[in-house]
Amino acid sequence: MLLRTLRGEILNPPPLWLMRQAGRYLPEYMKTREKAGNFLDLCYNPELATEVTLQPIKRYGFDAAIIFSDILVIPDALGQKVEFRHGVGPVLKPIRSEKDIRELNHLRLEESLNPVYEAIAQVRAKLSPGVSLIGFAGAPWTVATYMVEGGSSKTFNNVKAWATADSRGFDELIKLLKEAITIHAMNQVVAGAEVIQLFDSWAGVLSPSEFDKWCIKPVKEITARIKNKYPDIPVIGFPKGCGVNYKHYAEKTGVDCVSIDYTVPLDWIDEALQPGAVVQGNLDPYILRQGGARLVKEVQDIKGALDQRPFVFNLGHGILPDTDPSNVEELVELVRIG
Ligand code: 1CP
Repeated sequence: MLLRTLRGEILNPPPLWLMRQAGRYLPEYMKTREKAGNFLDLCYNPELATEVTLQPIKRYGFDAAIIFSDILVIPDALGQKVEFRHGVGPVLKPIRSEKDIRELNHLRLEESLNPVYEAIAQVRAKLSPGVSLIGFAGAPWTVATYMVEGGSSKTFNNVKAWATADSRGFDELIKLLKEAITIHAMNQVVAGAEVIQLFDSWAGVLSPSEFDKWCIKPVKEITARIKNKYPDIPVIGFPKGCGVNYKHYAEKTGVDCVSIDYTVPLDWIDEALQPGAVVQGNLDPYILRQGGARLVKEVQDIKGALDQRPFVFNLGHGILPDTDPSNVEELVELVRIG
């Protein structure tokens, strides 16, 4: 289903999966998570990563599984220290100079990420043939924000300052990431991923010229390299929060599908984006958490506006951890039955 839509077919009902469909809102995830110890141990344990990837498929029958991993396995595999602290989130030893960049390398990249590929192979073997398996990576800009800020940020002061004051030096980091992300994406395809999604969660903090330089250009190069080797593998791009720049992104990057965040109006998606691109999105995860009449109306509105052209139903960002699993069940019924 998902693959047919990504190749341009119109399906009714549209294929459905949700960003962060495996995660803390599911009691069965919390159980497995406890067994694993810390979060990165879960990402690097092929048996447990397989288990949590399949949990939402078993419960809801989504049309696609997304491999359970994280965008921050890339800095970890490049040799930057990454930790996930309870109640804090990711904490990294910040990279602030070209000297810091030189301490990172690709030497252990594939070896470190091998558990992800093993999990992909195991998941593919267990999924029924109609359910697609999505591999993913963070896009260079978004991964760089965590590497330079040393974790999540509200201001992005350090990374923005570096990118503008010394764009040549910062570009060295982006180059390193482009290479690592391309290798990681292709290895996921070899292991059994049938689609690649590139998450650019912080694309929305870039001004238009920076957006072109740090979001569109690197994503275009990564997509071209994947497609050069694997022409049949669709690439989905998610440049969250980029507003009208979604149109440039869809036109210039070469991705097969753009994933739209929940701030973008449906009539604009319909008029400006859908004639030129397959789109995925864009239910507000807060509305999913809220449930009730508002959820019913929003799902109807999204389907009414977008399902006459190739369209993948998804959220406009990841499921919130305190979402009631029964709201997700209701969403599945609303999308599939109406
Ligand atoms: O406590 C826990 O169990 C950890 C919570 C968690 C989970 C379930 C994190 C920590 N990552 C994940 C899994 C994850 N991350 C997936 C799995 C597959 C699925 O979707 O089911 C995916 C695709 C991601 C991608 C990811 N990680 C993104 C891009 C998408 C997005 O949400 O914008 C980002 C930005 C991250 C970084 C990250 N991972 C985890 C945290 C707390 C953060 C920081 C988020 C922030 O800065 O707000």
